[in-house]
Amino acid sequence: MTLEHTTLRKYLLQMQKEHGLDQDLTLLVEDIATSCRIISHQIRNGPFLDILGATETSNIQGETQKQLDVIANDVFLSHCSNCQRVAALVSEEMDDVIWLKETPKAGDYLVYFDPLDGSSNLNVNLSVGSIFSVVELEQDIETLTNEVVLLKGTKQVFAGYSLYGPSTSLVFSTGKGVQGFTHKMGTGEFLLTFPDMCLPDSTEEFAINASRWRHWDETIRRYVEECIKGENGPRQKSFNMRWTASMVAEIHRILTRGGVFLYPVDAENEQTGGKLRLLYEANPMSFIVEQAGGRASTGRERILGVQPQSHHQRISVIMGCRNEVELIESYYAEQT
Ligand code: P6P
Repeated sequence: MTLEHTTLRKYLLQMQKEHGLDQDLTLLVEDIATSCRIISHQIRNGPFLDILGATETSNIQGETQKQLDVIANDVFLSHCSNCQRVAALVSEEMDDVIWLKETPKAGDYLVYFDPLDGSSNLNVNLSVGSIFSVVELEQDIETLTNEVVLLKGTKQVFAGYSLYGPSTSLVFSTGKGVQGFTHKMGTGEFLLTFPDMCLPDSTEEFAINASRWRHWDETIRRYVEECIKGENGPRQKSFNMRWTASMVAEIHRILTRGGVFLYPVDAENEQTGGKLRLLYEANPMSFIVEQAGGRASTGRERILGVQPQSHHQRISVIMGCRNEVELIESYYAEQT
């Protein structure tokens, strides 16, 4: 039996009617969804289009760009520029802020995105994703400086991701919970298949790159050791571990069945403040995790409350089930 599902358009119109979702934001979300459809198609046909390889260029992160990193970035650039209220774009793949307006006004949007997260998974046919975030300007802008886009994650009016896995998921929040849509092959529609996604308070699953053990601080080592000790250890329960090298895939799994994701600052990345980027990875994912009832922290403070200092700033990330994140925060509090 085929279940009836709400379309993305119907859901957004309902949010406009019942919660005053802005009409321009509705159009921007649909343009973002279109970008995700196009990227999904490119990925699934990648082997036939000879676009799974690397380019000769590197991004500001110092990472060699995959051809699809560049293609996905261009897709977001062209589609997010359709909305007349988008004043600027910030992308992991572009050094500078892209200004679309000479004199941005209060109410205009800033769009931050990681067009293709986890792209090292592409040529081994594992999951990758896109991450996006929208903030609304609170005042007119006189001078176009990078400082304009350094807004806290609490200012987000929309955040989401698209997961290019066995199916293509579009998961987002406008501040009224987390909604999960699935791209229906054939019609191309995004249909609401996972309404009101919620995180349990506790879990028996954690996600961390365990090969970084030698770089971790004592708090992270303590937490992971206690999980690994299982039933006979202080946690008195058995834990499982997952690591997929794609934050989008990790967070989607955590939203679906619980868990905690850790990419903490460590002895090797402490000069840059961590590995993951604040504006277009940590903030949008933190917004979603909190909207689903979870917690997102650097270990010492709420990620959404961090004042960005630069638009490619990196940060320590610990997010997921509330009880686990709070336990790790309590260990950091003991450490200081
Ligand atoms: P590692 C992908 O490059 C990413 O930014 C996240 O999506 C992912 O969680 C992490 O880095 C993977 O890092 O240490 O496994 O290469």
